[in-house]
Amino acid sequence: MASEKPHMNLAVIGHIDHGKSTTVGRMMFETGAVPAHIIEGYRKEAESKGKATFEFAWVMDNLKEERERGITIDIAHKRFDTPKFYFTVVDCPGHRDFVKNMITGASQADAAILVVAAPDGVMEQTKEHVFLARTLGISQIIIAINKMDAVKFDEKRFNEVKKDLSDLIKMVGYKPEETLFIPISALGGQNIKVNSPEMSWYKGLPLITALDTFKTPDKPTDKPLRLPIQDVYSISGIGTVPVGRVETGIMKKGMKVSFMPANKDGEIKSIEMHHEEIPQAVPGDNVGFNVRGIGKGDIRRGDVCGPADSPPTVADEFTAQIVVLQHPSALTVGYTPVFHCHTAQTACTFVELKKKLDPRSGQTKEENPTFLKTGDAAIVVIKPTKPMVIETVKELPQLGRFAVRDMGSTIAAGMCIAIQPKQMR
Ligand SMILES: Nc1nc2c(ncn2[C@@H]2O[C@H](COP(=O)(O)OP(=O)(O)OP(=O)(O)O)[C@@H](O)[C@H]2O)c(=O)[nH]1
Ligand SMILES: [Mg+2]
Repeated sequence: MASEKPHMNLAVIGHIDHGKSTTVGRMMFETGAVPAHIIEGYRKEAESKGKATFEFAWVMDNLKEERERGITIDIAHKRFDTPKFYFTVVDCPGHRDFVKNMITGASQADAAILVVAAPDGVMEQTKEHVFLARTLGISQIIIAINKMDAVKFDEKRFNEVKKDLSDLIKMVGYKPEETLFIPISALGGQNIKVNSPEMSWYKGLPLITALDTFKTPDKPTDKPLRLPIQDVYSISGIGTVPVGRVETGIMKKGMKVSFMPANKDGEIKSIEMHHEEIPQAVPGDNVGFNVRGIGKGDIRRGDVCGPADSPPTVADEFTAQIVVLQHPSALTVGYTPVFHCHTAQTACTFVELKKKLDPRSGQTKEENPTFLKTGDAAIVVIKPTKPMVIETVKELPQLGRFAVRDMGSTIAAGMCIAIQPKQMR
């Protein structure tokens, strides 16, 4: 059923085990997207496998390994509706080994729910995810302080965690005074659909109602089409079906498209969203589409689809503004970590450190610094080790932000401000 409601991509982020998947499963249940008998089936199965209490998480965690280990590994998309929106929810993994999957999820989101367990409070990936959400361009966030049952629904503990979170989000540029903090129990269902008597001290909105306070994201339909490929399927009887989210522009049936940096051309034969054929896809739509003239091996995750007459930009080099989140020693010219940009993951070399900036004012602190340390902001020149698509933040912000990772942690995040393009044809 095609929906008239605006569409939102919602990422659910936060530290491992804080209850993200359970919160999503619970919201799907309370909005009727998952029927009670399915949850009951999961409850019995989880219990018999020694995984009691994971019934709601299993709505999202479908992989065998996820269920056995009781953690989320890959991102999963599910749909549910509120009175105002229909949401595609992207459940992210909290485990530190899978932050790269979280980045892919966050890069597709218009808004986020940050889940923080009340007993633990702010933890390592709480901080990392907040930083990444902000630098990947998620401007709207709601905070769910979960597992309130485990702290006896205590208002004092809620306020402590809320205070720590306010400080954290303020540091990266969210406004705590405009952010909703909601005490919930995803497992017990408190403050999810209606306010619960156990927390009568809480006078704010329950979680599902709070989601309708999000503002509809702008749809940059006047820009050229950009759709970063997330996966490519080969479906018998149909052909090659890339999937991904439209970031800018409009994809229409019959359109001639180019995939970069693969440098392959094709024609859009059909477009599907949530298993229904649609005539066109607009920004925010997560779609699968069939392309004439493209084989499964021709394109892969990280390629970007655009109009044949205005193809995505492949960078030979680019200039970026970055903030160093954490680096064990000093970051110097020659350093080659992995850049995560839209759905691409490409090793890139720092070829020049142009200037160090004051992170608050943006004023130059030092020309041509010899190294950068944790906390520094800088303008740098980056050279990808293989062709990659990136756009300037000014023209196409959705494709201009990136995270820099090395040895399992996020080193920096930033945005592209100028490109030396590579001639592709
Ligand atoms: N007491 C209590 N336990 C909860 C609540 N919500 C989740 N849990 C439990 O916390 C554990 C982890 O829940 P998940 O939903 O898998 O956590 P997650 O954040 O998705 O974990 P990752 O995806 O691996 O990062 C499970 O045992 C849940 O039953 C809650 O509201 N109260
Ligand atoms: Mg999970």
